[in-house]
Amino acid sequence: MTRPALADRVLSGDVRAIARAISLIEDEAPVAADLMRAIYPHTGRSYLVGITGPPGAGKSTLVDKLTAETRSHGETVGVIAVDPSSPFTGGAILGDRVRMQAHSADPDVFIRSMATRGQLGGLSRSTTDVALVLDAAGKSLVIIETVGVGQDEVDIVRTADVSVVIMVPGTGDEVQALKAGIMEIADIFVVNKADRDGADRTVTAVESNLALQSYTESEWRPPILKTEASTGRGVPELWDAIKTFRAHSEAGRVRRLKSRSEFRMRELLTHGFLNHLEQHVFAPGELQQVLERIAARETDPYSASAQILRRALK
Ligand SMILES: Nc1nc2c(ncn2[C@@H]2O[C@H](COP(=O)(O)OP(=O)(O)O)[C@@H](O)[C@H]2O)c(=O)[nH]1
Ligand SMILES: [Mg+2]
Repeated sequence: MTRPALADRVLSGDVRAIARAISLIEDEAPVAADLMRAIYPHTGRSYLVGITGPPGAGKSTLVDKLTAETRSHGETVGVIAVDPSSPFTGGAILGDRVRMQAHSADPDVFIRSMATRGQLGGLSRSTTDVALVLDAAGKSLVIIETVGVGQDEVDIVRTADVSVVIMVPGTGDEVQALKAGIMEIADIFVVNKADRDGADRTVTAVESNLALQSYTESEWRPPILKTEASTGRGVPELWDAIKTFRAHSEAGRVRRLKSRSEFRMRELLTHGFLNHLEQHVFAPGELQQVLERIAARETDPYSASAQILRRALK
C-alpha cells in the first residue's frame, strides 16, 4: 500500500488503516513521519481527554462507560489505553481487549492498548502521534488512559485538553502521593468505587488539599465527583463536568494547542539534533569516549557539550 493511500484511508476513518498507522508509529517506522505529515493538516479537531490514576482504580471500566455515555450524545470516540505492563505478560491488556468487545460492533469507537517500551520519551511521542491519527480519522473525542506514574505519562496528561484524575477510597495516602505532580494538572477529580467505605473521606481529603490553593473568581476550581464505574453511576455527571470544563477553557484552547505542538517540536528537534550529531559530527565511538573522559573527570559535561555545540554549528 502506498503511503498517500494509507493517509487517505486514515482520513476516511477506515479501521484497518487506523490500526496499520498506529503500528507504524509504535514501530517508529520511517514512513510514519510521512504519514504524520500527510494527516497533520486535518488534525486539531478532536477533544483530548486524559484519564489517569493508580492501577486498579477502575480507569478502564470508567473509560468504557464514558465511551457509552458520549456515544449516546453523538460523539465518536478513540481510546488509547497506555499500559505499563509488558504486552507479553500484561493481563490488563487482555482485560482491555475483553472490554472493547462491548464496542466492537460500533464503527465509531476505536480502542487501542499501547505498552510502555522503547527509549525515554518514546511513549509520550507515540501516544501524541496516535492521538493525532484518531483525530485525523474524525473521532470527535480521544480518551487517553494512563497510570500516572512516570514523567512520560504526566507529559501525556499535560497535553490533553482536560485532565481527569481518578482516586479510590483508601487511607488518604494516595492523596499525599498525588501532590507530586498530578494534583496540579487535574482539571477534574473523580473518586471511583464510591460503593466502598471511605469514599467521602477521600473526597474530603482532596477538598482540603484544594483549599490550600487560592483560586481567583474566574479560575477553574477542579470539581470532585464520585463514580461507580462498574454500574455507571456518576458517569453522566462526569461527562457534564468535562463539557463544563470545555466551555470554561475554550478561550485557552489555542494556548493548549500551542503548548502541545511546542512539546512535540522540542522533542523532534532534540531527536533530530542528536541524530545529526551521531551521523555527521561524531566519529564512530566518539560519544562513548567523551562519556568515559567525563566519568574519569578528565573533562566535564559543560565543557564537552559546549565543544560539541561549537562543532555542530560550524
Ligand atoms: N467495587 C467497585 N469495583 C470497581 C469499580 N470500578 C471498577 N471496579 C473494578 O476494579 C477492577 C479494576 O478495574 P479496571 O477498570 O481494570 O482498573 P484500571 O487498572 O484503573 O484500568 C475491576 O475488577 C473492576 O471491575 C467500582 O466503581 N466499584
Ligand atoms: Mg486499565
